[in-house]
Amino acid sequence: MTTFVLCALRLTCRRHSLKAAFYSSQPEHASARNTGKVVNVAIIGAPNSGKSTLINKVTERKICAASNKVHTTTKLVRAMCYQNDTQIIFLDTPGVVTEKEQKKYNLPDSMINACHKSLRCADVVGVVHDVSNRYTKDFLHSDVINMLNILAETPSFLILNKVDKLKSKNQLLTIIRNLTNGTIAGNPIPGSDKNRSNKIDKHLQKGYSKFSDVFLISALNGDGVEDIKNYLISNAKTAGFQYSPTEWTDQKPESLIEEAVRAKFLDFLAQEIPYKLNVQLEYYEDIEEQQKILCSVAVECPNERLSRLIAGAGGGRLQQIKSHIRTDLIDLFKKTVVIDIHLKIKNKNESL
Ligand SMILES: Nc1nc2c(ncn2[C@@H]2O[C@H](COP(=O)(O)OP(=O)(O)O)[C@@H](O)[C@H]2O)c(=O)[nH]1
Ligand SMILES: [Mg+2]
Repeated sequence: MTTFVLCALRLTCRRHSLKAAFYSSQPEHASARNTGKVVNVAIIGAPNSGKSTLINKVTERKICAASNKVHTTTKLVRAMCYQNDTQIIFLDTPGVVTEKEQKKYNLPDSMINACHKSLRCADVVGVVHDVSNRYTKDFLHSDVINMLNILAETPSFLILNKVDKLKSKNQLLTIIRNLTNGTIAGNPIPGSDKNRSNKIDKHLQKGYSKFSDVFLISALNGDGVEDIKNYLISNAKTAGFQYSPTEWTDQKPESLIEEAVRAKFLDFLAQEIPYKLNVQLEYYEDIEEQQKILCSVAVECPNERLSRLIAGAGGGRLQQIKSHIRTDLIDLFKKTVVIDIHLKIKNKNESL
């Protein structure tokens, strides 16, 4: 009962509990010791629910590529942050992907198994759900439920995201009831039918009955994000650090740059066009003494027509995209970034 009262309190207080507490994900502030507390958190959920945005907010770096299109994240990415002696290791996953979608969006094979791989190493699983999507807000994706059922022994929590987009918050309790089958941490939500989750055929269930907590957040503006961080810290266990306090991701800078470029093209271009592009880093240099990164990226287009469309009148659109990419990379590396981005036509020589 105490747990449920706590949950209920959190649900009501969460939106008002943001503090201006200082914390830093910067390695230089982290403890120099190699042991402390560690928590591995897998973040799963439907595409576009805000998984990557949430991780970037907690870690205070744009480590995970995020865009307004589905399937921005194409590989398993770890993003780490530290507070005092606690290391939080996020596993950003590509979301649930069907075979049809894989073909349609030109997604790599590696992406398909990434979700399952991340779940195996997780101490706790966070499910991000977009409450502003009126078509899907009231039920969890069936693949998400399947994954949670496979991992029934791993503690999990539900994150209701994009609360900022809701005009009225009245519907939230109904959404929570649906997504939890009326049960949080083994306790029925007041007003829910106690035996509801037992009565409904397992295949028809809209939610998952074993979430230990529910959070209401806006990953975009940061509302409620601090609560998730504190919750994760309280779930961390004493262990040796898996990554040194100077590391904030397991990705190579080259790959981070390619993903950031890809994400911004997804943001700026319509429909399926950006999925047809191939992003290749051609040059990369980290000039440590100047705190500066120099890089050059080629974006391969399938044909000349598309290349002209992407460049925009007088190359204006490409310049605009480039400027946004630079801003994201500065936020990521916390260094000066000089970047060249040019368009290439696929197989141009061969096709002429
Ligand atoms: N309004 C609003 N938009 C959000 C929020 N969280 C994420 N988004 C947007 O939703 C889109 C998808 O986010 P992303 O993190 O890439 O989703 P992912 O596919 O689950 O990783 C992006 O355009 C984000 O800016 C939120 O809390 N509020
Ligand atoms: Mg993502």
